Amino acid sequence: MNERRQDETAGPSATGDRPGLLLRVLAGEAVWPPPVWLMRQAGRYLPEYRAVRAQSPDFVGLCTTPELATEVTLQPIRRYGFDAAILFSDILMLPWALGHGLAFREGEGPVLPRLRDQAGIEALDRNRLAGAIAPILETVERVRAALDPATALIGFAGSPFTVACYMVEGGGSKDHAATRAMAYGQPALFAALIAVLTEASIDYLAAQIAAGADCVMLFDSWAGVLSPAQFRAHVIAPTRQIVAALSTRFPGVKVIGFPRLSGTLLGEYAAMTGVAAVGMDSASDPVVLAGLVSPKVALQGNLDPQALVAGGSAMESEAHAILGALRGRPHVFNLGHGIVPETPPAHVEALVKLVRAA
Ligand code: 1CP
Repeated sequence: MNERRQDETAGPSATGDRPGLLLRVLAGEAVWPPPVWLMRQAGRYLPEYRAVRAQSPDFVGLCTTPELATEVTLQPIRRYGFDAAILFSDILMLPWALGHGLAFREGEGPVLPRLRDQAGIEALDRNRLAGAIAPILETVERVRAALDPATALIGFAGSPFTVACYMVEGGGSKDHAATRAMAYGQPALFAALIAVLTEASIDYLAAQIAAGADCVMLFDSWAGVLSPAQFRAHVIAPTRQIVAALSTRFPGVKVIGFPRLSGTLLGEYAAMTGVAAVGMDSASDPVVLAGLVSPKVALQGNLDPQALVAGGSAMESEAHAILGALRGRPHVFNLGHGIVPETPPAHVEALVKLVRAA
C-alpha cells in the first residue's frame, strides 16, 4: 500500500501521536515517496517573507520576535505543505546568545568580532544563554502548537566547527584560512573554542527539544575545508559528543548531521557520530554514498539549488535521478545546500509535486 496515501487520508485528527513521514525515515524506515523539505525553505525567495522582513530591518530582531519568527517559519508550510518545518533562526544566534557581537549588514552578510585569543573565549558567557534564547524557544513552542501533528518541527544549530569559522574569521570567508591556521598553529586554543561551543550547543539543542522540536539538525557548512585528521578532531568528535549528550537527556531523539563537502569522510561521520541521518551536498553521488553509509542511517538531499532555479526538464531529470538512486532505503528529499533568493516559488511547487508523484 502507498504509505503516503495512508497518511493523507488519515488527516490530522486521526493522526494522533503517530509519527509523520520525516520521523519514520529518521527511525530507519524506507518510506516511498520520501518526505520532502528544503534547507532555507523560509527566506527571501518568498514574497511573504520579504514583506515581513521589510517591517523588521534588523535580522536578529526578526529571529528574537516570536510572533514574526513563527510566521516566517510557517509561510513555506502553508504554501507547499512540506513534511517538516525548520525553526526560523540562524546558526549565528548561538554566539550572539553567548554575548559575542553579531550584525547582519545589507549585501555583506554577517559581521562578528574576530575571536583570536583566550580572552575572546573567556568572554563567552554560558550564563547568558538561557535568557537570550528564551524568545527562540517561545517560537519553537508556538510553531509546534500551530503545526499539523504529522509535520515535524526541526530545531537546529550550527556545528561547533562552522560556528567557530564565523567567530574566528569575523564573518563569511572563501577559504577559512585564519580558522585553519589557528587549528594547526594554536591547537589548544582552537580545541578550547570548540569545547565551549560544543557544551553550549548541547544546552541550546536540548532546550529546543524540550520546547517541542521533534528532531534537530547540525549544519556544518564548512566541514569540507578540513584535512581528514582535523575533520575527525573538530567535526566527528564534537558531533559525537552532542549526539550522545542529547540521547542521554532525550532517549531516542534523532539528529541530522550535515558535514557539507566532506566527500568520502561522510561514511566515517555516519558510523562514528550516532546521527540518524546525514545530509548530502550536491557534489556527492547518492549511489556512492549509499555504499559508504550504513543503511540504518538515512540520507538527506541532494538536488542542486541551481537546478531548482532553472526548473523544467533539467530539474526534473536531476530530481528523478536522486529519487531512483535512493529508492528502497531511508531517504529525505532535500537540496544539497540552501535555496537561493533567485528561486521562482513556482519551481518549488513543481518539485514538491514531482517528489510526491514519484
Ligand atoms: O533575510 C535576510 O536577508 C537574511 C538571510 C538569512 C536567512 C533567511 C540568513 C542570514 N539566515 C537565514 C535563516 C537561516 N539560516 C535558517 C532558517 C531558515 C530555513 O532554513 O528555512 C537556517 C537553518 C540558517 C542556517 C545558516 N546560517 C547556515 C547553515 C546553512 C548554510 O546555508 O550553509 C549558515 C552558514 C548561516 C550563516 C548565514 N546567515 C545568513 C547568511 C547570509 C549566512 C551566510 C553567510 C556566508 O556567506 O557565509
